[in-house]
Amino acid sequence: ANKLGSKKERTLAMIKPDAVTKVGDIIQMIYDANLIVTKAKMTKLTWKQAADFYTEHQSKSFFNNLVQFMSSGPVIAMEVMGDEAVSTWRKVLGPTDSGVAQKDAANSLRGQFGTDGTKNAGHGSESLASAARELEFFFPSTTGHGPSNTAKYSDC
Ligand code: RTP
Ligand code: MG
Repeated sequence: ANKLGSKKERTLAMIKPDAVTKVGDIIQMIYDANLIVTKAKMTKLTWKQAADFYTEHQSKSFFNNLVQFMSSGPVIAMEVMGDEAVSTWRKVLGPTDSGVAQKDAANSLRGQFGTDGTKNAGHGSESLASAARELEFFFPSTTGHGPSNTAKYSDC
């Protein structure tokens, strides 16, 4: 924590396939929560990539549905930074189940844009450790990857 007691963190925020058209509203929610987007990427996950991303859930009954949904269309992955970004972003998301979110946290991202327990509009890392893993998943570090990563902004 710094002098003001705040703790700057980065987290992986993702807009799931059911909510990519809400990107404008969602960026506004990020800004209103006093967080900033520092990286962003739109990509369509393969079944295997989605399964790898959610590997912690591989033994769950909902795993196949989840992976099917997450690979059904493009997602928008973002690095989001700010004070306690991990927990702040999860608070913006609201409860996992969109039905619960609609009742208990109507203004949350899932309360507004989620459909059900699986199609719930957004993802957020649950800890600093998972944030590190998930940021690396979407935004791999460029060190040691050879000449293709040496381009500078000024070269473009
Ligand atoms: P996320 O990881 O996506 O941010 O969501 P979360 O922490 O709130 O929830 P988690 O328990 O990690 O579950 C991951 C995702 O799996 C889907 N799910 N479906 N009963 C079900 O049908 C069910 N339970 C979970 C959701 O998409 C959930 O976000
Ligand atoms: Mg989770």
